[in-house]
Amino acid sequence: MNLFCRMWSSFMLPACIYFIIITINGIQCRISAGGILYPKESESRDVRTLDGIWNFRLSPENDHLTGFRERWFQKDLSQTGEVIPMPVPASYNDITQDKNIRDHLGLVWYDRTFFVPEVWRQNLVWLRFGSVHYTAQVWVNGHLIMSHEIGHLPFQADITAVVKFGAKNRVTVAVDNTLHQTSVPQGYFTELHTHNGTKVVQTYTFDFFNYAGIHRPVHLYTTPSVYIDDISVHTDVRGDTGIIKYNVTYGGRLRASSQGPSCYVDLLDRDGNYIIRDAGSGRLQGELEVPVARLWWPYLMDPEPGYMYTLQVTGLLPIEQWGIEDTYRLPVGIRTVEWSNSSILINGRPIYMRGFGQEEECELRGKGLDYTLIVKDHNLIKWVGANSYRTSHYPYAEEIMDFADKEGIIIIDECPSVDTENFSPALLEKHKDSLSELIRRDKNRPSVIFWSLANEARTHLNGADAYFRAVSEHVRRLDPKRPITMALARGVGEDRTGQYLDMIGFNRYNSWYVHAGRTEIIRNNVVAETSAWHQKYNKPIMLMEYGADTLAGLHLYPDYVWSEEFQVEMMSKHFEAFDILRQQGFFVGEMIWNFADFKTAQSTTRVGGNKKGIFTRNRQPKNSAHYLRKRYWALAEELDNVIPPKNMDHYITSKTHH
Ligand code: GCB
Repeated sequence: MNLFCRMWSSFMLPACIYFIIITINGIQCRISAGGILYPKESESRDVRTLDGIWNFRLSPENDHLTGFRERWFQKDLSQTGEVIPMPVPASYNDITQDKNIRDHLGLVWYDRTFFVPEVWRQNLVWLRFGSVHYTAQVWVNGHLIMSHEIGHLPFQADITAVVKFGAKNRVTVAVDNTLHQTSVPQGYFTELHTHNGTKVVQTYTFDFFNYAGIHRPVHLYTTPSVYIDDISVHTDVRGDTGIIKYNVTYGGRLRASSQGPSCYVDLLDRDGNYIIRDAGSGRLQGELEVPVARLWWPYLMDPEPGYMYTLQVTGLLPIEQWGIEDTYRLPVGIRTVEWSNSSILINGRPIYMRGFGQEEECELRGKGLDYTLIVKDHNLIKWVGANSYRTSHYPYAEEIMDFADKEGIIIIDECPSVDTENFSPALLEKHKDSLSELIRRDKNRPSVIFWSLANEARTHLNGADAYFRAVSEHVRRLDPKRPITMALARGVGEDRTGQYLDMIGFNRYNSWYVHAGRTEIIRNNVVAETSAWHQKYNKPIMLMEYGADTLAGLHLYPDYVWSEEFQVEMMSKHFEAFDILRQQGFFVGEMIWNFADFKTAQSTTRVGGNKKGIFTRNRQPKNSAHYLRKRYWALAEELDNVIPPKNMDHYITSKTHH
């Protein structure tokens, strides 16, 4: 599919949201390019979900543009041919018994109908998608209202002009999962010669299944016609006073003569008590001082981690003009982040990250949001005594991030760039866009301590230097207050990009991809390489990935690759190395690959997917999970002064059990 998008932005009024007008296949549409606040109910806003069972059909494999030519978006999808039921949110790949759906390349179509209540007439009506992978075009009642490229990130549009009251509305979505050299992440194509002729299939180098579909919740929501478009906060601490700097922007059509909107802000504590009232005397920017502030702390660094206040922003719109108010409540954690060439500090205390690389996926639903999974995963993270994870290799759902904020989990927030190569200006722009959208979405989250620019980019190649300098400058412009990192994988000597980072993360599979089975190399290699990274760049260093595929239930002793015994032995040798490195003062974290087993593209090196999880894909512990739990709690005891749970060891004799 060729989307030829011409973009320009037009500012409606200073301090107002701006819109991007895009022309797709000759049709103009307007999408919001302002804030992307999560839809929340309030006195002035209503929210409805469009999640549920949608109609679904594939484009014919040999003619992807049929749906556009035949204008499928102008009628019910069921009138265009056979449709099947498809859950939203979910990836469509594993829902049916049909291999053609699992492995489909190109366009698929979804639609559903909905009604809106009469009382919404006074408002703007918005349609918001939490994430659609990879490219989406959305029509409401046959009008193209938005398009978005890059999965894992939300997008929305004001659909007031096309929504019908007192009649059925229809939303149609065309989703294209095709990845190419200038998509983020990149993908490639291979031609297969089959008995039915030549077939083009997608290939990719990243190691997770290219799940596609409407992955996250779809919301309809309302705002007043002039509304709070975005809120940005930055926090600081002076003595025992917490500082919250806020900046509010408006969207909507204000009359030029207007004296402009204003707002007041209240701050509420975790229990809903007012701490500060009517601050800021109407200004859209201001600074709140919170006496004896409760700080946001990571899990196990404080008896009450993840403490969040609520910033209640009420927009006041000039009474002679509209006489309306808009209220939005934003959770805020007060904390500081600082970094040096050897450490990362939260609230002035150095942190040591003990955590995971993760994947956002599970059986059946693929990358579809699943509240059960979110709660289970965070229970497991806390059970193990971990304090951090990396959203490898793309932004995770806002609902997951909300949980990390509240539980006090340190997040390395990664954009969807994986194995980046073939550097080009077009790719660079896309890569920067993915980070702009990520930062726009997650900038207020206390759990987000780092921005990760990419995973395992080919940082030894010509062009990598200029490319990542540009990417890192872009991120620093957008957010100078958080450190930047990246998961590097090339050798220390050949890397050209570490200079642009504040913390070096590297991925290395000693005794797996490097000398399989040879656990005796681990300690030396890990210590030597980590020290070399520090020597080259003089930055804090962490091991972002190490691990071994492990088939749950396979036992081989002495330890042998793929067995549970091997995974534990491999970890044990890494732990020895980490403890040597911890003495050297610049080693700031260890993250095992992976939290749980996950699905990948088909390959001879993957048995039903990647099996490096310490939990199985349905979240049952391998032996390694119990072992990791002992280490992470021992680290918590040593570094955070907490008492580990009592149920770590089983009874043996009265002498060993206390
Ligand atoms: C890596 C990648 C990760 C893979 C892992 C592996 O370096 O970052 O996406 O899954 O190795 O298991 O090969």
